Amino acid sequence: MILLHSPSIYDFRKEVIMYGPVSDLIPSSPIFEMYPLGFLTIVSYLEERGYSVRVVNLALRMMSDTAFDVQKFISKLKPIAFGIDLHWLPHVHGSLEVARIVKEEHPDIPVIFGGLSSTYYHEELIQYPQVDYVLRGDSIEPPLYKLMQCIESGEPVNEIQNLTWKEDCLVKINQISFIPDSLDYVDIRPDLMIKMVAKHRELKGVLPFNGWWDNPITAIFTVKGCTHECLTCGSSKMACRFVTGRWRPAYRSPESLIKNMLEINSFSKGPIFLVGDIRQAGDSYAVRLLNLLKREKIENEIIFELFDVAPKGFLNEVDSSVVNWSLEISPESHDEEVRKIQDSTILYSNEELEKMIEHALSLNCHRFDIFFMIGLPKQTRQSVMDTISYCGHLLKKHDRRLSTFISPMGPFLDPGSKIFERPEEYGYKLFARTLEEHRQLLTRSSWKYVLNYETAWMSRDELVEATYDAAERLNQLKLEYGRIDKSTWTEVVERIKQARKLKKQLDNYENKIDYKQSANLVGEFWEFSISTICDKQELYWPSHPINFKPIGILKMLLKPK
Ligand code: B12
Ligand code: SF4
Repeated sequence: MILLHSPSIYDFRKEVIMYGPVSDLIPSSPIFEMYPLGFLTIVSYLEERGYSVRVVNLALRMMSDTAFDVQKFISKLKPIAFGIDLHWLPHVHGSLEVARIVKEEHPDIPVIFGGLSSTYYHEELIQYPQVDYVLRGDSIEPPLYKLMQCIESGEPVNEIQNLTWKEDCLVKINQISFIPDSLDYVDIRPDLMIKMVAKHRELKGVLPFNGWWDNPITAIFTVKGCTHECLTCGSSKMACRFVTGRWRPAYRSPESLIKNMLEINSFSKGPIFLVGDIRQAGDSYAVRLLNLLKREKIENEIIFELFDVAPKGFLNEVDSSVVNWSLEISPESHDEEVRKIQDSTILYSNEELEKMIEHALSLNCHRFDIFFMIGLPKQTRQSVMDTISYCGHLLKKHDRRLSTFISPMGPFLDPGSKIFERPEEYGYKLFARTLEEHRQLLTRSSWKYVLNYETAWMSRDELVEATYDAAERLNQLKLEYGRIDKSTWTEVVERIKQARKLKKQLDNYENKIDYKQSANLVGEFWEFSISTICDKQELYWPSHPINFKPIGILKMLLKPK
């Protein structure tokens, strides 16, 4: 099987689009070159059952090599099936185009789609001639294995769980009935990824994002589903019930997490990010995990995500169990009212937040990242600027270990989220609903027109302006409180200035001039969509002189399947 990860927009190398700072707070660039973590569980599950699986990060290969010819590359591949992720909705343009190329080159090789957005839009997605199967749900490894067997043997697929497919031009839909209660049925096997690199002699196609080699952060998922109800989240408690049929979260056992962390530790010194708040599964789960961490003394930086304010006892426990640790939390707004609307299950005040920060920083916490967002219900432009003043307050009060970030919610509101499903009720206006409408939005000239929403409190124009205003002010505060040096400050200032200028140009052009003629602008647009609201480097932990352990890598290469 070959798993292909497409760029968000195909072919971004030729298009003249100002993507905007939609990816400044994640490792990816605006074309979202990071593939889903789920690729790794698919690889493990299928490889352990005899299939050879190759991951090709087409997005990263296209980014790294302007001459990389996707069509030619695809024409040489001959798998039993191609798998393409449409997990994040912003990939709707790229994934459908890559699928079209696959079909053009290999009309007889099936194309399987999967991921959260594929699940939400399965009925529309299957109508595209280049899509043969959609596997729905947040966990699909066993049904995918069965599908591969059926494709190989020619047997009918009508018994396969979670499957949507076409038969004699009719769309057939099986229920999502594979919804595991525990996630321990599959491991993540880094050794298989290392072997994949050796086998295909190709590193770029397997790397998760541009720059990973220098900042080798790895993410480990702890949970699928959530107990929280963030209005804007496509994987909240309610969204999961509606989209993937999951009624309660499923967790990976602490033992499975530790095994995975030890494997990562054996070849990499990079930080390990635990996706999901480990307290969600209950105190005993968190204690079990922390006890295992204490026993294993893993030296990699372990980053814990907090969904709400953690009590002192928990932080003390982390401190006494983990060698190197950091925290991150997303209060979203300084305004407690806005925060309460965004997630009614979270009720913490700024005072409680600050007490927790103080306590964590009095321990050995290496770094505490605080994330805020633009585009929330009841949030005005003034409220965004007040959030930035609050960032200033936090930066002033604490040492360099505390960082604050802000980003716009975008490019799209998540399908399945309460806000997407009932926009008017929450004061939102949607500019796209269907898959095709979103695909078309992605071809607009700038991120202002790509955004699929505006709110009763900020128009699309105001959302964009508020983003640049906030970024400018935060950049200034970071310089003032010693978080960045003068040259980083200057670069961000310059990029914001240019981004504003280009935005104005595009506003003038949008309906009049064929701006796509301006091929010479491609590079410029790209440049002013990366690190405009902060320097991407601020996201990373200091790297080691040598990030990897060659002996560990060698051992993994020699490890039997
Ligand atoms: C961790 C995480 C991230 C990590 C990335 C981790 C990664 N590489 O997967 C970071 C922080 C970088 C991130 C970034 C983004 N994220 Co995010 N992320 C999550 C989070 C919290 C958990 C996802 C997870 O770990 N899943 C577990 C893994 C193992 O499963 P999986 O990857 O989903 O794969 C399974 C299935 O989806 C499916 N599947 C996936 N791909 C394929 C392909 C095929 C062929 C098949 C058959 C099946 C299949 O099978 C897999 C195995 O069972 C979810 C929220 C949540 N609680 O779920 C949001 C979430 C998925 N992200 C979301 C969004 C919007 C984004 C961004 C676009 C935000 C932004 N503007 O920056 C970016 C896009 C990043 C990119 N591609 O470059 C939305 C998606 C909504 C939507 N429908 O589009 C979610 C639901 C919530 C949210 N708003 O954050 N994200
Ligand atoms: S954004 Fe909120 S609802 Fe979504 S996964 Fe995170 S905590 Fe859960």
